[in-house]
Amino acid sequence: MDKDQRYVPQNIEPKWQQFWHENKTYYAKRDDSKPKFYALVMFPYPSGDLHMGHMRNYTIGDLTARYKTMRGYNVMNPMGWDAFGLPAENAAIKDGKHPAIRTLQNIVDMKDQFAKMGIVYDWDREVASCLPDYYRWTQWMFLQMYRKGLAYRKKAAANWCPFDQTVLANEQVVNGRCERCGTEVIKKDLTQWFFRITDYADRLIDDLDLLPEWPERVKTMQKNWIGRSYGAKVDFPLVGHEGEIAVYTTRPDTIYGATFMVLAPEHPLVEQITTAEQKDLVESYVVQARRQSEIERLTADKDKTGVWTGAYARNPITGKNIPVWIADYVLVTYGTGAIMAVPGGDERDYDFALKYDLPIVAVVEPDTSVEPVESGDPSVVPVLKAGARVPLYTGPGHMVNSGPLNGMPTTESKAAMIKLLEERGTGQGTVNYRLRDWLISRQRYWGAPIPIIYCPECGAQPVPESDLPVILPLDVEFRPGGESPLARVESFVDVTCPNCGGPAKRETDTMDTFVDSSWYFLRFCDPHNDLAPFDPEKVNYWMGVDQYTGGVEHAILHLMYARFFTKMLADDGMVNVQEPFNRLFTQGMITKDGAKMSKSKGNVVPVDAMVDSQSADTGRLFILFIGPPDEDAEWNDRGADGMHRFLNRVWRLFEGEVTVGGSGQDRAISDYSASDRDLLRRVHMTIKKVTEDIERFHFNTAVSAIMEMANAMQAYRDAHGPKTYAYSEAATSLLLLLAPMTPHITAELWKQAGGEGHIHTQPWPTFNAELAAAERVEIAVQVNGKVRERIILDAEATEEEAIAAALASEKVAAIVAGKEVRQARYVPGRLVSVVVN
Ligand code: ANZ
Ligand code: ZN
Repeated sequence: MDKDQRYVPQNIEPKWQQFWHENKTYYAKRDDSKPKFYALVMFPYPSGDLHMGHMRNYTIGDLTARYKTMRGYNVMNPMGWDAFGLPAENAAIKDGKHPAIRTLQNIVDMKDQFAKMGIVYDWDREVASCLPDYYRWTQWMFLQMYRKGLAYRKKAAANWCPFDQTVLANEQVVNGRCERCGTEVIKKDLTQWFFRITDYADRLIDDLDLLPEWPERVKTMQKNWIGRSYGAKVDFPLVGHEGEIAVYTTRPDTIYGATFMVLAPEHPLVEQITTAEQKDLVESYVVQARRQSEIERLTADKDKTGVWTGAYARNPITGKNIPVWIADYVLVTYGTGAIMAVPGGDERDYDFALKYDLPIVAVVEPDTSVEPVESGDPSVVPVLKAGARVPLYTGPGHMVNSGPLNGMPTTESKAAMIKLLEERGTGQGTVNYRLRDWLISRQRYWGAPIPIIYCPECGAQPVPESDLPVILPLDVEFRPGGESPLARVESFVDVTCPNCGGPAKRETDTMDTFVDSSWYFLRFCDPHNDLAPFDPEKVNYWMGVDQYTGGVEHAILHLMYARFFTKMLADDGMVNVQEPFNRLFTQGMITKDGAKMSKSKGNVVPVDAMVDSQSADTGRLFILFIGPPDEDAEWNDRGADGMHRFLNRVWRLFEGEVTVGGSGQDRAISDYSASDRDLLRRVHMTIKKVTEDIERFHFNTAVSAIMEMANAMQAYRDAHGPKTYAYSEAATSLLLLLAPMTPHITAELWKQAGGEGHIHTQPWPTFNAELAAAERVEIAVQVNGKVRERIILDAEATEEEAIAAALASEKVAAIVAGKEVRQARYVPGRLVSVVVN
């Protein structure tokens, strides 16, 4: 076959893209003769523009799919669109272009850009969450939640973004601001739909243990988010009022040190117990506290503020009356919204007591007596802050000033106090979670309508399954107004009650888009099913996802919600896995000029620019080479130039009579010359390293190893030319190793060099330990000038290794025993000489 003289990617890349497209090379079918492999990259929001920063996870995903195919797996590698959501709607408000039109256009553009980068998917499985054949089943999922009592409605103070005019989940509030637009979030009381994810809190924590191939960091983030803690609920009777204040504490054992109580400013008891004298102060404090965000209120070093209500409660263990305060560091949404304050053992309580001159009692002492220091870590040493007579100590030790607990180690005191409280009927041991139920209502247009109908006679009624989908009307004025734009569409709102047939109204809120993305990986297994969201048999063949790749920004929300859905469906026997994603990889960001690549900052390298100026393969290889893929990395054009030069060198390695595809398996090692063996040793070492590196996702070191191998090939070629068996084997391996990384150039060279079939359907090269083994040589060992032994060593052994091996041999060890080794030398490849006295 004639070979092209020069590497001209613009001639070869479109051709191979066409080939993969027409041959459906990566379209998956069930095949029981092979193990299955489900490769998945988080499906994107169709924003329209793809740049090289985005390409990191798609390149990794594409490499994974191509590599696993070569490894003999039956691979499914689907793609779709997380297509509902605010950006399209906000853009529509600005320029009037309908979100549906914008979204579908963006999808077309992005598919085009994937193709241009040689990123291949099984497009027969494509889904878009904004289309009725998908959101019909999202609505079906809602009905399952409803049927199981996991979807419910309640009035709640919601996070409200005044700019986006919508409710946000806690997870979407970052530092008190809207995650999307950065506007400060306020609280607003609304009736909203929730999913009872808290019912699954324990399983969501405990089943993290089923995920050894998830990054520890992500598992820790999920654990902290769910925030399970063990403690007690304790009742403090009110003095002069009916009832009691319930507190949640993780340290009931410190109750002897509880010298005051603090309620959240929003706590329902505040109004009831505040005395007339304190009323004005309390009311104005409540108003200012409500204005602050949760994050601001929790900031540890924030100056503590609060007001006394004028009321007292009785410490149920000491019997003493203690004052009840309100303060913004206590949150109404956590525990019971009230605490027993133990200033000797809790830093916030300590600072508060110092500021308002409340009594402090030490209840825990370290086991070995240590002097308090002025500042330091109170969990290690007692700290005596300015103005205090009693130190703060939060560490382990034994109980003091605590009646029957005195002297007891803190490892036992918690259980002992819970027992005492339970015996007296004034408290009980309990588990508490930070996790709240998932607020899914959005007062916005571009989402899946919640399938509920409100009937004045029958109340809230689920839309019958047979009436799904509840179609999102297209002819809508989407200007926001605090209620869903759907509320203004009469033809949508007015319906008949599915129960009594009377006039009724539809729910007009839409679902949080995280609902859409909580089950898409299941739909990919059976994307065209119009009788059910999926056939469990198909799902059970492909699930769980063997490799899930995406951004660490989804470490909490998306992954937790998807795990929750999977468990809910597993409970119904719809899926047979408890966890959706067996192995997770979260890639780092690509920055340029020190900032995350983004269109608004003007620091992007667009896909088109990359492909047109150099090549898709160059861009892919540089993205893989740029650094450890789990870390952030800075793009630089010179690095990309270097990769482009490398691909040119690879091209030139195939000049002249180079053939590929023959395997050297029928040849004996003795058929090769010494320099052949040097080359093949390097090749097989590289096969081993690249295989291991790809399995571990260390792509950058895999690329370096391939580059070194190419250098060795060049040196061999300069000396011996390309027409030997050894060179042909090296050339074959080089293309196969590069095939998942730079698919176009390798497919082309494979064909030009007479390779059989298509490179991406060839088996992955196998490592030959015999060829990889270093040359072995026989070495004489002299002791005091006399040859005593012969040992076999690696030809590349160092002096240290050679001497150690010589001294360890049985004969030499016997001679040397009890004597002092005065000198030892190694003459490489020949001799170890030892001098003893
Ligand atoms: C007494 C005590 C003594 C506490 C002590 C701690 C140390 P985690 O571990 O995060 O669950 N707390 C309870 N409800 C609160 C609320 N709504 N707002 C602010 N703080 C609240 O934290 C539980 C601890 O946080 C509880 O245990 C309580 O203070 C405080 F030496 O009670 B502790
Ligand atoms: Zn009715």
